[in-house]
Amino acid sequence: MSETANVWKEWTFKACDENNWIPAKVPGCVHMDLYHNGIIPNPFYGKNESELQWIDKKDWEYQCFFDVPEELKASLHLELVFDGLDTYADVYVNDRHILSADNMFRSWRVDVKQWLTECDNKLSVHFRSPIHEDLPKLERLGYGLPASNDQSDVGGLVDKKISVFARKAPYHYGWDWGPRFVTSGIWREVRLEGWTECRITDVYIRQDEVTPVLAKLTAVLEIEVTEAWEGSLHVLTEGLSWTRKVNLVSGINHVELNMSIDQPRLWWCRGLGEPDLYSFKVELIGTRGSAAQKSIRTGLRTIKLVTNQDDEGTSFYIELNGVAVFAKGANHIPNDSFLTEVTYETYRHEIATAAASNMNMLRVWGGGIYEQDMFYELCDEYGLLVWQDFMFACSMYPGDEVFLLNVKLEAEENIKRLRNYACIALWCGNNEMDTAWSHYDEQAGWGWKKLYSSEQRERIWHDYEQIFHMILPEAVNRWAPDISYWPSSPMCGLKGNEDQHAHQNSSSGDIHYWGVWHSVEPFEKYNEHVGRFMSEYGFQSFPEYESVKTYAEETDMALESEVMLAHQKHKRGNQLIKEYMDIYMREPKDFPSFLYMSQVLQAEAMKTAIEAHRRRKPYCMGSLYWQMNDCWPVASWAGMDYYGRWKALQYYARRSFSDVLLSVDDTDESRLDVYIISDFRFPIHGTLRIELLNFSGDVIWCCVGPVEVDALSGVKALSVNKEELLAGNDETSVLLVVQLETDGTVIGSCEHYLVPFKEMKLADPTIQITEVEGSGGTRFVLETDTLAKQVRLSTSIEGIFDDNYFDLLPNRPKTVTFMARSAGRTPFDFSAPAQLEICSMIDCVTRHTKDLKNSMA
Ligand code: BMA
Repeated sequence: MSETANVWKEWTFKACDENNWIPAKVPGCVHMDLYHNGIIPNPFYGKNESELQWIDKKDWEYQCFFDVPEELKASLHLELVFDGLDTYADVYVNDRHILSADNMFRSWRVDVKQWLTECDNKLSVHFRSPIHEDLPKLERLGYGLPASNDQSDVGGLVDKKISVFARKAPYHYGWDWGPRFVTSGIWREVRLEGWTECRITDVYIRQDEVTPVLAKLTAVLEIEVTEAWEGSLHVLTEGLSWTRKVNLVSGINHVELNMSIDQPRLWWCRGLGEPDLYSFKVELIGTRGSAAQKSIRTGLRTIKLVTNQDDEGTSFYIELNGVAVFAKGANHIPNDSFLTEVTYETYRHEIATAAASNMNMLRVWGGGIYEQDMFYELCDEYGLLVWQDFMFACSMYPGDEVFLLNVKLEAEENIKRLRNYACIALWCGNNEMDTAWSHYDEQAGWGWKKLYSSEQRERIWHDYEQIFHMILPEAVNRWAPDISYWPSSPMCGLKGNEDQHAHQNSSSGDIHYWGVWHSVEPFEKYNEHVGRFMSEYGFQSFPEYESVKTYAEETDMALESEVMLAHQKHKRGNQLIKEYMDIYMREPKDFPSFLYMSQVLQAEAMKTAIEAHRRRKPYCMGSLYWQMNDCWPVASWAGMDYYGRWKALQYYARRSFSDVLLSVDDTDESRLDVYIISDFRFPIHGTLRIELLNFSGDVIWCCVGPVEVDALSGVKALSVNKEELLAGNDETSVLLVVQLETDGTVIGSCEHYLVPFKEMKLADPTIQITEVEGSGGTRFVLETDTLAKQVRLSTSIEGIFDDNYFDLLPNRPKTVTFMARSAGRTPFDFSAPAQLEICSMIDCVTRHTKDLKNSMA
């Protein structure tokens, strides 16, 4: 039987060139240990990032003492196991060197039994500076490799971009939303494992065939035994069991056991069904009883990427249990610059937020980490599919033998670690490297190729192909054969010619469309650039005032202040927000109003994009905006800030991703097209009501009729001529309200305006808030006398509302519910009372007339 134990007494650490040992936390990292000991200030505050760049230039040492615990003393083998070392580490037990590590994404284990005594063993881990380790590699190569987001200048390295040489989270070296903190540390669990006779080292429940009628599965096991061993293998789940005799030889054995489950409960992503999970217990029983056991949990489903040739190009969608899924979601980045600061609750809040925002997919983007197990456990539980990148992004990487072998082992280990999670939908080689290099198209790409001689180019591309067209697909095919592999996001397809590379009008593969934002194209362009799967597009905003206050003082509260610029990692970011705001919004009256308006601006941009993508279903089958979350408090593309606070975008996304979407296409000069998009697996027979209202709430025009929408499809339900619709009414003070009802219940609704916000003739609303009796201060009815745009509710308690940043219409009371963020059993607590504060757009714009009545409740 194998036993594990966490035996460590107090950990301490120090810089190698110093003498004082200081308390440390393991798992952890140097930066956080320095901070918690009061040696450095809060790295996220003000301009501190630039002051803390010395840390990565030093070597660091961690040490602790330990006794071999009673329960492990009799074990024949005693292994020291590191689930993760960041990054260049030498490990010593009782001053004997036992291990050298060079990849943050791999785990390490060494049998140390022979070096241990019963008490007071010394474990020390020596981290070499990743900077000093990798600078010579750059020297040896003789030329630099592209690494667009590596902020070497912030790190004092001028243009020496060395991130690509380390198998370490790329975003540690800085990104256009992240600071540069190149950490070192024991970042995952370290433990002592003991075993004697036999142990199960890996369990994979391979899903050979899964239908609602039958699941044919194979338990694929790796078992290690000390000596030849005979016994039986048992697998159990929910009252079912399978067994076989096993004859094992000394060393590693591979054993398979076929199983089948009649009428299995399938795992579905959110919106399509329940994310049902099965727990499997695997046990080896010998003459002396149970010899080893392991439990794993998985969901039964078939999942594949479908890339079929069709009239318009090549499809790109995920098929789950035979159903084509329209993927709705966002790109996930690590939740902190210092990974060990991320708690279970942080992950749960993120995943619960994604599910509450009607998403069904997150992309674990290639510039971060292969996430912690709890991330995938939560995705399994909440029914969120995971598009999983390998950790390579926006750079070209070396291709020497040592590096390639390291990548191969990293891939194998991570695929094996993640392959039982039902949520894994796709493995993708890298982020944006195929398009950035654009090997087959001389004019395309990010200009990288031109910096190299033809010989260097061939070598760089050859190295690329080794990793992304050979090592990684072979690894996926070998270790998780049921999961598809896509070499790079975005890409048209593996063609070996210029048709391979994605562009913003590709009709095959996936697209990252950044014309809006990076190229300052208007929001309306989202309607034109719709591909088969939109895996990235985005627009920045600022976090809310409370979040900004954690890094800036009152005196810093100006767009171009040094502190605000230190928390804007995109060079033109603040300027772009300002430029777009000038186009679409009125002038904000002060800095907090500017923050609010930046959020509304971002949310409106993303609404335009998401709805354009969904209206093009099934041509387009995915919409993942950039980005879900933040790794520090910053201006960024995130919908939820570092503190987990929902920006306007999160509420807008919840509405635009809802399973039944009503959306008005206003791209034609003379027409308005009303669409119903349904992600229901059953047809809808309903009544569609379309009304034209003035801002005082009077109905000017109305049309009601029956509609039918097939399962999982979209229809253009109505097309109206704008001129006829307006019939002479002033377009600056009317709106269209669309509602879909089935059996008297409204299952979808939307508002649509005929002019941009700037031109609307808005009056000052008086908003009344009434607490719903018996709700304990958690539910409120809001009423207004004239249209109130983008009503924002806030409260001093952390939490979310079931709707926010919505338009409140006269004569249409709206009930909202507050849900406090909770560390308890559920992510949200429906019983915490809120003190509401409320404002709407008109309160945030500069007024030229001052005859305001106070509209605040
Ligand atoms: C995409 C991402 C990230 C980046 C974002 C915003 O290219 O893959 O690299 O942060 O755009 O620029």
